Amino acid sequence: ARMAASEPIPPFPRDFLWGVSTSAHQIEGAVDERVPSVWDAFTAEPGRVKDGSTADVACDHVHRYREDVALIDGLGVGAYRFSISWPRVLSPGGLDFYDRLVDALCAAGVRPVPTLFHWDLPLSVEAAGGWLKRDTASLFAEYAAQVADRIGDRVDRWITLNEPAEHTLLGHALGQHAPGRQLLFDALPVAHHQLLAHGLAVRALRAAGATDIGIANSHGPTWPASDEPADREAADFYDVLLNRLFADPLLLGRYPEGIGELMPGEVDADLKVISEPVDWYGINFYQPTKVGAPLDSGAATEFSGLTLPPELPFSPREIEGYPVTDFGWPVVPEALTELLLSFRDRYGDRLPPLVITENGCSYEGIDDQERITYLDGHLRALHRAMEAGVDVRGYFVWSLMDNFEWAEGYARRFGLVHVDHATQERTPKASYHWLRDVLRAQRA
Ligand code: GBH
Repeated sequence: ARMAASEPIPPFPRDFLWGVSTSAHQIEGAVDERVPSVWDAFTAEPGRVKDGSTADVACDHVHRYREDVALIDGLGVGAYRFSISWPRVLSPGGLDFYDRLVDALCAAGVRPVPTLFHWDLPLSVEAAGGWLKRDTASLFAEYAAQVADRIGDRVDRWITLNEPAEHTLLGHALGQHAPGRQLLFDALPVAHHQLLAHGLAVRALRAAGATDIGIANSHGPTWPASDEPADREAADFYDVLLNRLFADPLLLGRYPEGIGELMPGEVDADLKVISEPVDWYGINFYQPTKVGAPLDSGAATEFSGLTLPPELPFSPREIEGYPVTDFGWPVVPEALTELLLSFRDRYGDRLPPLVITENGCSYEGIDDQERITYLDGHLRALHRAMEAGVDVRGYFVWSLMDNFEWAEGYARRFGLVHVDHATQERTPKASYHWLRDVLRAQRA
C-alpha cells in the first residue's frame, strides 16, 4: 500500500523554495587538490569508518560538477545547497572551484545556497585547538568574508554552519566523528564557539552585503519513554542538548537553564553576537528520538551504530510501531509536524521564517519506493504544519546523490541519484523521477 499513488501532494506557495542538499567532504573528492581536514585524518585511523573507506574520491564531484548540475537542473528544483570546504579555500586554487560551480548553477537557473561549514575543519585549525578554542570563531568569520568577497555577487542565500549539535556530540563528546574527541560534557565549549562563529559570520557576511542568512540545525521531537518522572526528566535533558542548546541562544539570546554557567568566556556578551537575528532558520529533520532514564547497566550501550558511555544521564530507546530505514531510523512523518508546531509554540514572535534544509533517508536500490513513501509522507506533514500557520519557506532533500556517509562510509545511500562508487556512474532513482513529477505538478 503506497500513499504516494493516492492523492497528489497539496499545493505549496508559488514562491516556496525547493532544493536538494549535499556537503563538500561527502561528495567532492579531489583530496590532492586541497590541504587536509579533520575528516581526512580521522578516516586514516583504522576502525573509524565502518567499511574502511575514505572520501579521497567520494563522488569525484570536483571533476564532475557539470554532470551533477545537469542532474539538479533536470530535477526542476530552484536551489542547490552545497557546502564550501574551508580546506579547499586555503589551498592554491582557493575559491576557483566554487566560482565555477556557482557559475554553472546560475547558468542553469538554480540558486546556489552555500553552507560555510559542514564539519570539515582544516587540520591546521584543529592543530591550533579547533573548536575548543575561541580564536576559531574569529578565523571562521574571516573565512566567511573571504568567500562572500569572491562569490557574493552571485549568491544571495547563505548558511553559516551545519548541525553544530551533531558536530559537538558526535565529533567532540562521543568521538564517533572527526576530530574523534571523547570529552563528554567537557565538549560544551565546542558548541559555544560554533555558535559564536555563526554570530560573527552573520556580521561579516552582512558587512559584505549579504541579506539572506540562516543556519542549518538538526532538530527532532524528543519522546519520553514513559510518564515516569525519571523518564520525563531524562527526555527533557536530551531535548535541551539536541534542540534548546542551539535554538535558544540563537532565537532567544540565552542558554537553557544551567548551561550558560558551563560555557567559556564572556557568555553574556557572546550571546548578543550569537543572537544577531537571522533572516531564516534552517531545520534538518530525520526522525524523533525516544529517551528514558539511564539503564544503570554500568556498561556502554549500543544504539543505532553509536556507542554510548554509561555516564550519560539518559538512554535512547527503540521507537516501535513504525517502519525503519536501512539505517534503522524510524519513519515518523507526523513528528515533523509536531516539531514545527513546537517551534512555533516555544519561540513565538521570535521565530524567523523556517526552511527545511535537510530531510531524507537511506535505502538501497534504484527502484527506491520506500524513499518515495518517506518523502511523500514528510511533504504532507510539512504542509499540515504550514496550514496550521507555521511559516516555512523552503524544503531541501538530503541528498542529491549517494555519498560518503561519515563513519558509515559508502554503506548508506541517501541519494535521489544512485552513484556506482567504482565507476562514478550516476543513475537517477525512482525517487528522482517522482520528485521531478511532484515539482512539475506544483508549477502547473
Ligand atoms: C545529517 O546529520 C548531516 O548533516 C549529513 O551530512 C548526513 O549525511 C545526513 O544527516 C544523514 O546522516 O538513532 O534513530 O535516533 C544527521 C543527523 C542525527 C540524524 C542523529 C539521525 C539519529 C537517528 N542525525 N539521528 S536515531
